Amino acid sequence: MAKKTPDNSNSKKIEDLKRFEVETKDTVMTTNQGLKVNDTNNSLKSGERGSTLLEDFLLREKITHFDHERIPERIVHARGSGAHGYFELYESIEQYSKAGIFTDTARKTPVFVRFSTVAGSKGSTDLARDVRGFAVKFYTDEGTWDLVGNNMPIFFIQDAMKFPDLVHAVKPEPNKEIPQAASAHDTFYDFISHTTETLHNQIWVMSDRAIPRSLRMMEGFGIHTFRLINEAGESHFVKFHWKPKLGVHSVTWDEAVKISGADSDFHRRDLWDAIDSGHFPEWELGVQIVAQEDEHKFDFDLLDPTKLIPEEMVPVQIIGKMTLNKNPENFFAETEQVAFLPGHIVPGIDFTNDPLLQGRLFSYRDTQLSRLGSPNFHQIPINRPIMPTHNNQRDGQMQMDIPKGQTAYFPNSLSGGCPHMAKMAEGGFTSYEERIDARKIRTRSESFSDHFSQPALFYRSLADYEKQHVTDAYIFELGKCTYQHIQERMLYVVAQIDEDLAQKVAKGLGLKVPKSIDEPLNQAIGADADVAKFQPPKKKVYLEKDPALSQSNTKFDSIETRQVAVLVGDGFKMSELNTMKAALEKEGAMIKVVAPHGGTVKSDSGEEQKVDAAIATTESVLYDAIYVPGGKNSIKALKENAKYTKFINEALKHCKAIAADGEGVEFLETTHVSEFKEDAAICLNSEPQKFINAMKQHRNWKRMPQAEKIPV
Ligand code: HDE
Repeated sequence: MAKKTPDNSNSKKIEDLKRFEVETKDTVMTTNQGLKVNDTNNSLKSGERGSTLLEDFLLREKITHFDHERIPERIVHARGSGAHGYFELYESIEQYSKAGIFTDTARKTPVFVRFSTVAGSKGSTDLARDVRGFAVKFYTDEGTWDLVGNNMPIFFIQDAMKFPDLVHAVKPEPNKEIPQAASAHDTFYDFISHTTETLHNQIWVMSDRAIPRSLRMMEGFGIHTFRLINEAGESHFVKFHWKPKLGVHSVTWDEAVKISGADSDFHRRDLWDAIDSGHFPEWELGVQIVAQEDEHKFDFDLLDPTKLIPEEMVPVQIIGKMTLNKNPENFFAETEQVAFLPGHIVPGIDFTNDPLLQGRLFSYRDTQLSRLGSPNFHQIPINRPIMPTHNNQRDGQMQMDIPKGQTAYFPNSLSGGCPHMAKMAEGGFTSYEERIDARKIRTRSESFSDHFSQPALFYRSLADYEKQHVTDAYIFELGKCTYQHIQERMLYVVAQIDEDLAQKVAKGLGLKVPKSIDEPLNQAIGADADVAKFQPPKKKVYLEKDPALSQSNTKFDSIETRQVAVLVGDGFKMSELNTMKAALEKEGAMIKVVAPHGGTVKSDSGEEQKVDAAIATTESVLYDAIYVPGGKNSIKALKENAKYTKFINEALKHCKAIAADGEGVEFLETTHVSEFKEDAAICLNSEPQKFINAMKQHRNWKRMPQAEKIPV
């Protein structure tokens, strides 16, 4: 498969960033004042063995800068990975939006994307069971638009007021700072079980969506209902969706746990390597459009961020594509310093009254002030719009611009009234004029009170193997809780979603699903509120299934960038490897030679083959599939090291495709593969195409019930 080379579609932003790049190649070391440094290894002392002198400005500059080189990590989404790319529109949607990026098909809009986990610290594992952030900064010709979404289409809570409670509950417990990057603990489930609006997002977190195979293989969602505004000033409601070209795929929990040990940078590395090798990740942008007059035609409230609009009810229209084609030059300068704000919108896009979105419009600017330290954070290169900016905001820490002139106010006559305001015809922004006739009131809309119907729809829509994963995840997560009353309360609320699921989880926990609970179900209400009014009603079935919710209905048509471990020792059959390699690489898969040692291995015909990983340095969970070519001596070497057997048994347990030729087949006979010879993804002495087809399926989940019994 031909690797792509970067085109210059995102050049507007990349060129802008280049102005700030600093090259160290062929340069002499200087201080920050440009003084050439002669010795950066020794401090200035009073004598060879004497004390260091206060005079040593070189030492002080170096150490002081070092002392201050960390900035506070993000309160949430601290762990992240970013990349540059561009967005292109397939077809104008001017009937809905006047935004340039939604009307101009000739444009390629530069983007910077940051993916993240939510709960863990900056250095935590990529494979935590968690929601993933999916934040996209569009550098448009009309200003920057940030679509700050997640990889799940709904959120835990309905009102921004509850966000600190949610985050405090999931973060490590404050007395012991345990556990890191994990929701499986008492405080989280204490909160969840008393706040039933969380259950929809929570069941998504129990599903495979929370442990993606790759950041490149997950969907993204804007979550909130936004508005699109057309030239005539008319509004349509919209939900944004990102659909990955490679389909939506996940690892198993057993793999996630092991990957966290074997390579806790697994997702970051995968994204970097894919872009670095010219396999540019792509997502299509889809919109679900709802006419203004249809606002109230659903069984749920469009302003409630714990609800999705099933694709069965409102189809997703694909309108464009995003391609990520460049890695950052510097992690800190770009990925760490990028600041996303849901409040960054452009004419043609507007907000709704979703109370979660409304709170976010405050939080993100506020948090940048402490994280990046100054209201001038928009001047950091990665955050600068590609459009020139002019206003009367002045000064502040780290001011990088030099505003000219005598005036910094409006109106003025001394600067000819400039910067003047933009007329609507010149692209000036105005907010959508929504009619409001209301009482000022601190409450929750009753239309937000259905907490069980959509988690139940999600669970019903899953394939059997996915349901099994959800069950196992609940057993794991609740099994880690130490208070029985929290476990039992959770069982009771899960039973409101699905009785059968709750019974299975209860069995795993060795508990019974309670028939009733003493306290009200939903306690996320005010002290003087009418408690009964805020209790969630029994679940409704307004749609039996939404196929789009199950990963079993995703794309299975590509093996691009899939990692195949080839297990060989000296004496392997080169002809077999070459045949398989050629077939796999043609489809874009990546071959990794795993040998008993590093360096090179010799084939049966005496050729040297570069080793990608010595078996001691790698693990089965880091690959998508395994191939074992023949060769008597090669197989003898594999048999001598028990880790190869474990390697294969683990891949088998994780339902991966495994292929072997010649003596390789004999080796597999000595592993648990011997019990799975009829399996569709076990390819013994077969054509490479069979192996490719099996890999396209991602996993052979049909194997799961039997494979679970493999003791690795
Ligand atoms: Fe965020 N969120 N969030 N969030 N969020 C932050 O902003 C917040 C919510 C999301 O890669 C913070 O710059 C509140 C929903 C992403 O830099 C902070 C509420 C969605 C990222 C913040 C929410 C998100 C953040 C922390 C409830 C999906 C990472 C650092 C009202 C639609 C962006 C920062 C990046 C980051 C607040 C809920 C997505 C504290 C108050 C819903 C992807 O401002």
